Amino acid sequence: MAFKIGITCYPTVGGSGVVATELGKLLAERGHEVHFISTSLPFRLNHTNSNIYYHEVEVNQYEVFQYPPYSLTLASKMAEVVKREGLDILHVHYAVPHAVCALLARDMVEDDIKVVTTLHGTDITVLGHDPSLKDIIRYAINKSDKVTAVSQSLVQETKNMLQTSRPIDTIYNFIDERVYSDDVCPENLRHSYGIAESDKVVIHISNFRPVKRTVDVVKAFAAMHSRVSSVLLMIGDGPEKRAACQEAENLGIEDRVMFLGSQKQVVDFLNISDVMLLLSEKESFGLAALEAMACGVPVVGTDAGGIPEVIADGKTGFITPVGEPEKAGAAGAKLLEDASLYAGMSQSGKQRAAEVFGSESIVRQYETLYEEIGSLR
Ligand code: GMT
Repeated sequence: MAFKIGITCYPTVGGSGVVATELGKLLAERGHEVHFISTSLPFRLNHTNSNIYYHEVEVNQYEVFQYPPYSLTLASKMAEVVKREGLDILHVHYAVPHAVCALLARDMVEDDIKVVTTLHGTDITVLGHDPSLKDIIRYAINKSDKVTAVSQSLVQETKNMLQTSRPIDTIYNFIDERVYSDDVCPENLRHSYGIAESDKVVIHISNFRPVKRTVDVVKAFAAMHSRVSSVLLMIGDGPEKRAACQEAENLGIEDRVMFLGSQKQVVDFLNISDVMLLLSEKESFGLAALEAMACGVPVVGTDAGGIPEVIADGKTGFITPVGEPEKAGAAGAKLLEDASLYAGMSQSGKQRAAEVFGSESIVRQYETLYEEIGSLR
């Protein structure tokens, strides 16, 4: 059964935008008609498919309003697209404001268009704590026709924090295995960054928000480097970058840490890396860890949120306590020192990425959900 699906996400760099866009692309390949409704073209929407449409939400600044009316403009655009294109489903990523906008659009068109909301974490773990937003997040969840979250941990956290009545299904994130694999090893990349043959490569990828604990990443790396000569690639940008640079200087390892900023082709960097560090204090899933595992890169992560659901502790990497970078460093060094342990984890990571988080099976889970609500129409 083919559906007409409107997808709304934050289109800029970030796991939720990546997952929403990749889902839309795969749904289009499977014959569904997909309409992206967002403020700019999602950055991963880089291929042509006659089943994919894009509707831009133009947010204007008016003198009378202190803030641009993003939510109202989005709801209005959603209603317009639902009516004109005859959509069956609005699938929104993030409860606020996107689910609230979809509910408003549904009211505006007076149709029984179905609303599917996917929770990615920040909407619950950060906004859910704000007393001024708690009720509206609960409302958005309870009024959606189906709600999914990207890990069991996020399902539990949402229920505990908001006492929602609507059941929430876990549908894990996935990766496009045509992109994330160790098949393509970029020639000369190590060399062009001046990385010696004898050095191991440790990688961290994030938006450097405080929850990512990037200073801990530098500390953990220092512990690893004291045992195994290595370099650290820090990919991404954000508020904690300065503190992380400072920590590298404080520890006297600034020549070993490369801050490369945001990069489009992260798979190239993963394919020259040996270990990933993901030491967040909050992380509903940790898409970067999955991308690393798919490329055969074991991950040392923390016991925060959904990270232990992605990394199988002792099999595809190690789970260490939040805020204890010396333990993470010791785990990373152990991996780099033991070639047979390393080879086993690298292989198991690829296998787990394919078996548990393969795109075919995850996209099928979303289709099943659409079919369940489609039959209610
Ligand atoms: O982590 C962020 O700051 C970005 C945020 C986003 O909107 O992309 O990430 C959230 O969604 C990702 C995709 O589902 C998850 O992999 C991240 O774990 C989640 N971030 C947090 O929970 C902090």
